[in-house]
Amino acid sequence: MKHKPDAETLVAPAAICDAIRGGHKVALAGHVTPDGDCVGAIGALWLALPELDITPLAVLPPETVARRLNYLVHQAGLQAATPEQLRGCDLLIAVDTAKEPRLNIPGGLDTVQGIPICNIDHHATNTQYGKWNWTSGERSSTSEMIYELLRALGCQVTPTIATLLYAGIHTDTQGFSLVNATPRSLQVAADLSAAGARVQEVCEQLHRSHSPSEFALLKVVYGNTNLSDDGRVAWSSASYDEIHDAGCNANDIDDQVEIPRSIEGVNIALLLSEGNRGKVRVNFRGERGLSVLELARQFKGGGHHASAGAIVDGDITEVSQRVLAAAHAYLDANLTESPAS
Ligand SMILES: [Mn+2]
Repeated sequence: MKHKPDAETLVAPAAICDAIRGGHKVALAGHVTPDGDCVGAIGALWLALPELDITPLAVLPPETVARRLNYLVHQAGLQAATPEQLRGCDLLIAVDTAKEPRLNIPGGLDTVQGIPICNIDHHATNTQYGKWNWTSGERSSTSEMIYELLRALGCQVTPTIATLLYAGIHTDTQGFSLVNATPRSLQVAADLSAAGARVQEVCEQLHRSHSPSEFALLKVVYGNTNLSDDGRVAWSSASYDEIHDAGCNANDIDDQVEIPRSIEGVNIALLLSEGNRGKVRVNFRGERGLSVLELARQFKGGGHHASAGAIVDGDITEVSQRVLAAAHAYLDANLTESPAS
């Protein structure tokens, strides 16, 4: 049996609630290359905080949001704040962001210099960069934590807020199919469904609404998928030209690593993508209990045990060779059982 979190960590800490209640103009920021959890958490706070007489400002530069996540942006009615507006904030709530430099702030971190940060996140590698920190590697998603936060703050969870938070949990658990689909995350999802979350609509908008260009990119990733001779490592890649020839850009790389991951028996799945020239993003996934966090850290990355990432400078072919060699060495060092049985 896995260890259980302390009862203490099961509710939003009072210090976090007090910090938020003390804010007047509060900026809401997530990480670069925003995902459904990040946008869902920002959207829910954006809708809930006015009830506490707080004016929220969403820090979500539209050019950084993947096309399919616009559904969540529209649900929340999010309007991105300008750098000038941000300078007047008295609190910044950072969600789903493990390290301060990964915050998705227009004009960079200097824009929010001096504004105290309330850091709410579920990444195991969170660096506790806030004045207040509520981090829990036990949580499926930041959206799960925001649900508990809203309840602790006494905010109403409207059907739209429930929809946004459900989308966040659904995204980070890959539709409740991963190790983080805990009894608690399923319970929170059930609560959100009861509160009016539009479950079927979320799934359709996020998973069954590929544009022709997104579908063209999926074909590239399928076509480039390889399996190592021993069957333990599956990987794929998408070069800068392949991504852009498909009509996509860096924002459209999201969970395509699920394609190599879907092969039977693999222990490590990798996706190498070059959304921006010379910058190779590597998504690492560990299967059947194998943590890939230390492997990602070898490339100055981070994330979760089963799901991590890194950005590596260099040519995609050369980076692929280095990452694959490291993955095999890592498996030799960490895997004692035989591969697929
Ligand atoms: Mn997340």
